[in-house]
Amino acid sequence: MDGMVTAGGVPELDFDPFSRGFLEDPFPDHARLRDAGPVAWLRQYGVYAVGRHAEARAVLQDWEAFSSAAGVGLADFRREKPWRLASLVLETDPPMHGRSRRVLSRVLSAGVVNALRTRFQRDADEMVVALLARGTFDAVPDLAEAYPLRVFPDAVGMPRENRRYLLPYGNMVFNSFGPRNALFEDAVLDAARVLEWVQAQSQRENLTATGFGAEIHAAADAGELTHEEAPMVVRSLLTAGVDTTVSGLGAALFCLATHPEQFQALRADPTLARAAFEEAVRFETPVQTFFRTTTRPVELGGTTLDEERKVLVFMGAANRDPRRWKRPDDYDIRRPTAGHVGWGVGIHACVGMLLARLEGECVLTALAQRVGSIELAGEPVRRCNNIRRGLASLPLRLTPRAG
Ligand code: OVM
Repeated sequence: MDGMVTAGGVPELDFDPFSRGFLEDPFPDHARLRDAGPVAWLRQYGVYAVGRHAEARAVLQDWEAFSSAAGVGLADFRREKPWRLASLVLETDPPMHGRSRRVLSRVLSAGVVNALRTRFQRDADEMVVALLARGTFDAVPDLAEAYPLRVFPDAVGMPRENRRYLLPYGNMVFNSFGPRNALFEDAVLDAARVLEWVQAQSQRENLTATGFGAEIHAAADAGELTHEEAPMVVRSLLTAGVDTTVSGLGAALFCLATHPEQFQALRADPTLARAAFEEAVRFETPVQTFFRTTTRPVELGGTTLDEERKVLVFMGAANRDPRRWKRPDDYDIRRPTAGHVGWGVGIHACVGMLLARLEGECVLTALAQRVGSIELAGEPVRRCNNIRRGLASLPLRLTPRAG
C-alpha cells in the first residue's frame, strides 16, 4: 500500500514500472514517485527508485557508490548469471570501464562523426524525398527504423544482409534489463539465433576494412584491448546503436506531428533541427530507466540507502521534473535542454550521442527544408519494452513545402 515507509524512513510505492499499463502511460506514476520524496522503495521489486532530477543526476554521477558492475538491469550479477555475457562498457566500473570507453570515445569522437555529415544528410534527403512522393506512410518502419538501419551499419562496416536483426536484438536486450516478465519472454523467443548472428557480426573477418568495427579491432592490435575483448566492444555498438536512435527519431517525428506549431517554427528556421531532436530526447526519453547497485550505505536526498541494493533511476521522470523544468510536459524546441538526463550523465553517459544527434539533425533538417506539414494519418501504436520507450507504428501524412 502506498503511504507506508521502510524502516529507514523511505516512502513505499506499489506501482510496477515494467507493467504494460505503466509503460503505456508512465506519467501519473512518475509524478507520484517524484512527489513521494527524493527516494522511494518499490515494494514489488525490493529496489529503491529515484524520479527527481537532482537525485537522478546525483546517482548517475557517483559511480563509486552506485555501481554498474552488478548490472544495470534488475538482475544482480553478484547473485545471478547475466542473461548474456556482461557488456565491457555498460556493465563495468573503472578501471575496466575506462579501457573500453576510451576506445569507443575515440571511434565515435566529434571529428569522426562530423566527417559523416555529408553522407548522412544525403541519405536523409533521399529518404524524405521518397516519402514525400508517397505522401502517407508508417514513419516507424519507413523512416525511424529505415534511416538508422541504413547509416549506422554502413558506418560500422556491416554487410547489408540481415541488418534488420539489429531491431529484435535491441528489443531483447532492452527488455532484459527489466524483470523476467512476458515482455522479456516474448522478446527472447528467437534469442539463440539472434545472439549467434550478433556475435558473428562482431568478428573482425565479417567487418569491412574501414569503419567503427575495424577501428575497434585495430585498438586490440595496439594493445588497448585484448583480441577477446574487441568483438565484445563491437557488440556494444551493435546493441546500443540502432534501437535507441529508432526510438529517438520516432519520438521526434511523433512530437512534430502532434505539435504543428513547433514544426512550423522548425520550418521557419531549419537550424533548430538539432534542438528539436534534443528536446524530443528530453520529452520522450528513449532510454527511460537504468539500475545502479549501492556499494555501501550512501546518503541521498537526506536519507541513507542500504548497501547492496538495486536503485532504479527514472531518467524519463527526471526529464519532466517540475522542480527542474518550466512547463515540463510541453514539447518546445526553443527551450534550453541542457542538463536533461536522456543520454545519462557521468562516466556512462551515452558514448554515441554525437552520432545519434547527427542522425536526428539530418532527418529533421531534411523535413524542415522539404516538407510543408506533418500530420498523423492514424493512431500511433506503442511498442512496450521494459526499458526503452518507443513506437511500433506512426502513420504520417506529409505535404511538400510550397514553392
Ligand atoms: C552495451 C550497451 C551499451 C550501452 C547501452 C546499451 C543501452 C547497451 O554495451 O551492450 O543499451
